Amino acid sequence: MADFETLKKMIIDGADGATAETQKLIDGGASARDILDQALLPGMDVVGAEMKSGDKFIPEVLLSARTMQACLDLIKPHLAAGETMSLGTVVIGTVEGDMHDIGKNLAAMLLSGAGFEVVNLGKGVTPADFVAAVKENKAHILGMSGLLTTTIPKMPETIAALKAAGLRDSVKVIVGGAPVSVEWANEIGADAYAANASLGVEKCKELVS
Ligand code: B1M
Repeated sequence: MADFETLKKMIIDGADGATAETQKLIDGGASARDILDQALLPGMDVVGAEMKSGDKFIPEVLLSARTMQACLDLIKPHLAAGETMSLGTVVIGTVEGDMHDIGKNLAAMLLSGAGFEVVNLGKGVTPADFVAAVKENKAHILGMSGLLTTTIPKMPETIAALKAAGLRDSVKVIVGGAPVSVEWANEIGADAYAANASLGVEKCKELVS
């Protein structure tokens, strides 16, 4: 007999059986919305909290995020017509000249697990490509990651490009990455800074609320 609490725990543990448990819930008549609200999202909330408190490390978080994504893929076709799981669309990428993408991918996975639609542009993304993707996807949030002191100046360049394209008022900007700080975020006119991926999720929820 499948139940929400078991699935929630499987998400927290990144357990292999989570998709089978999700399928059992679907077969038993549970709605996609209930599976999402009573098992998947509360499970990821615990993962985020444990990451923040240092009780979970990055490989464990990645496992939970992958498990969550697989379960989301299963329930998506079962959403009621017109119903969406999305809290909003986030376009995310690592800035131009920068090949570091582990932290950015973690942020993207957690955002997706938390219920955002995520458009992951990859690494080495130019300001023009960020702007085009924000426009094309009608993004609510633009997330930029940068790990090199030499490449983070691409962040204010991208914000300037958003302004030039007339998009700055319609999209919130969040920045992250090891050399990035709240002071830097303020200096360049970003809307938020996140020191880690789980804080990134919290900040993005605040930005769309
Ligand atoms: Co590079 N590298 N690297 N590197 N590398 C660093 C960043 C460095 C600090 C190492 C050092 O010197 N101590 C240093 C940068 C110095 C600086 O500018 N301040 C450095 C350098 C110099 C370089 C090269 C220039 C080396 C060379 O070739 N001479 C070169 C640059 C290549 C390029 O990008 N053009 C280079 C190359 C590489 C590899 C390709 C070998 C590899 C990257 C592989 C990959 O990403 N696919 C690599 C790695 C692995 C590192 C270190 C060791 C680890 C980075 C990492 O993945 N951390 C790094 C040293 C270090 O940080 N200890 C280093 C784990 C990851 C989870 O953390 O990305 O910080 P992080 O993400 C965190 C938060 O920052 C935050 O959330 C995550 C945690 O939850 N976060 C966000 C990140 N983005 C976010 C976005 C958000 C929200 C939160 O919202 C949008």
